[in-house]
Amino acid sequence: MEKEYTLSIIKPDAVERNLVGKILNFITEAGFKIVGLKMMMVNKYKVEEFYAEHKGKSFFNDLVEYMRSGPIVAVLLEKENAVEDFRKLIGDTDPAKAEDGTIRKMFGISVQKNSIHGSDSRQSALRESEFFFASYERFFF
Ligand code: IDP
Ligand code: MG
Repeated sequence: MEKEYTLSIIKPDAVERNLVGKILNFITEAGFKIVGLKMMMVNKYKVEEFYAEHKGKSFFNDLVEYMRSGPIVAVLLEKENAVEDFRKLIGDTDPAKAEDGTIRKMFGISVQKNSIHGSDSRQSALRESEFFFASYERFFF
């Protein structure tokens, strides 16, 4: 079994509704191990860098405002096949289209306020982990 890593963010809408504990429990029950955890507020420049691939899109400015509207929780997760399995666990970007039992279906409010982020590839996972966590905050065993 090869260990793989993915980066998640519990987004402002979910932190605001006090769902951090519930969501983390759901994630660990699904077999993921928490190997990095941090609550913070990020500034405009930090969010713009994180979502650089979406720069210029119609929803970009609103997305940046939303992601800096309140605290977020960054979570580094370990599991076999972590990236793909976690995307399945969170469901479609649009909570209305997400399958039953997925985090976005259960907790998401709208396409923008969809409660959670998950890396879309191993390469993104590595970039995003280094983006939020220093090496001494990443616990790979
Ligand atoms: P993903 O989070 O499922 O990977 P992306 O297309 O990478 O989806 O978009 C990043 C984030 O931007 C989404 O999770 C959501 O918060 C927001 N977003 C994406 N598309 C839209 C849209 O059409 N309207 C409003 N917000 C959007
Ligand atoms: Mg994405």
